[in-house]
Amino acid sequence: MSDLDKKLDQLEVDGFLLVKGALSPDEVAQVRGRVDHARKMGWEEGLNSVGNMWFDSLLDREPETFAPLVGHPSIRPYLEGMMGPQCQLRSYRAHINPGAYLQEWHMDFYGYWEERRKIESYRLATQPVGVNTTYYLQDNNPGDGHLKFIKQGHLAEPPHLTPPMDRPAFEQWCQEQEHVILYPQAGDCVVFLSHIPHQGAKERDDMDRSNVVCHYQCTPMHEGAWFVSRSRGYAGTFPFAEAL
Ligand SMILES: O=C(O)CCC(=O)C(=O)O
Repeated sequence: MSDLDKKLDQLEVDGFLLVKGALSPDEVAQVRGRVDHARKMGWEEGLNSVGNMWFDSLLDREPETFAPLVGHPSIRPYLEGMMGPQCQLRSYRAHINPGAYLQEWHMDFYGYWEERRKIESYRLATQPVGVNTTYYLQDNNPGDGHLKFIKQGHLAEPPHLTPPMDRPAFEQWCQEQEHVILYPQAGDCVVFLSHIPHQGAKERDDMDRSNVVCHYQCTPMHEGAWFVSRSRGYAGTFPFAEAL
């Protein structure tokens, strides 16, 4: 079995994979500098109550800095190994944690289990899946900061998600589960299935902490699939899906 196959197996079994040194020190310095610049420019979409400031526009504003992180050569084998040409960038978000930060336990793809149930009703529907690649821009050492996952939290549906979600009960349940704690260093990338519950945190409020997240989804009808007509794209083309 090749090293890559072992890593892909690990990603499937654990729900995440820590890729050490995915970005070079120069790339980290460049990306971190431009994320800090975005904050100085006031380009953030907001700062939430748990201390997470987010930026959704950086890929469009500064593609020369931010586009290389999409399908970055150090991450590409994992994305390609999981999804091949069906790998589609869904969204792109940078974060800065300016002060105290204890993220809420959450899943990026909350609807994974609901969609999984739905496909049973339809003959051609396939299970949607999401993958995060989160690039860390500082050393998160013990005592500084970390990223926690629920151990194998991608394999079974968590309780309390049925809409309307009971957030305090979900949070409490997450806290009571067995966890795996990662301490990603500057340049490391954590590749994980977007439906595994996770929580980032600072252990030291004055730590500089930022990251860039590329969200991918698996889209069977990719742009390279041979079809007689050109695709109309994405927005407004799902007649039976309710927009959130
Ligand atoms: O380390 C963090 O702050 C959490 C990152 C996160 O929520 C994500 O990558 O989706």
